[in-house]
Amino acid sequence: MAPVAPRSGDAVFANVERVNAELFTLTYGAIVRQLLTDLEEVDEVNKQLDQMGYNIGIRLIDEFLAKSGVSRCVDFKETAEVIAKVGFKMFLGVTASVTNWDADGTSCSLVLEDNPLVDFVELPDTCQGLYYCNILSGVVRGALEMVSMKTEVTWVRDMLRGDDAYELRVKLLKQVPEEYPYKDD
Ligand code: MYR
Repeated sequence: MAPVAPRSGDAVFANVERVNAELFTLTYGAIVRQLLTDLEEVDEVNKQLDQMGYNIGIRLIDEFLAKSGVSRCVDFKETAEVIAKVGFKMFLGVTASVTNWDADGTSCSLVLEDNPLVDFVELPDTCQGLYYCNILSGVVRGALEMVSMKTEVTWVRDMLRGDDAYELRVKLLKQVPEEYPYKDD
């Protein structure tokens, strides 16, 4: 019998990461399925997913700031880039593009070509109004609120609804400096 070649530490680690990501994706799917069973109304499920995401976002920002080493952004444009390139990478394993800025620099889109949350997902016809990834809009809204930015975050495109990408519209509504957690010293 041929000897089994030992796998390098990197290969084992990559495999563990892949399994973790799949487990996360499947667990999220199970949560959405349970909410659909419990709440029956798709609109209620959308709200609940957004609220769950918000609750995660207001906690996750501490871990993000501690691990990323990101400091205060000069403006909302920089913040959007940080979310897309650092935040999404850290928590979702993919990056997003920042596009479609409005004239005053307070609204933009985060476009995901690749979205690990939807691996293995196919929505039945009964779920037409579902924003399956609504947890993400809540996470972004919650995280930004903790760094003084009140935002409105909505889905503009969704591949599960037949669009060609996932597009989150992020609109800065107002800045609330007193909620900012950093100390300037
Ligand atoms: C600043 O204070 O100006 C920096 C603010 C950076 C905010 C970054 C928020 C990260 C949100 C991560 C979302 C992950 C979604 C999967």
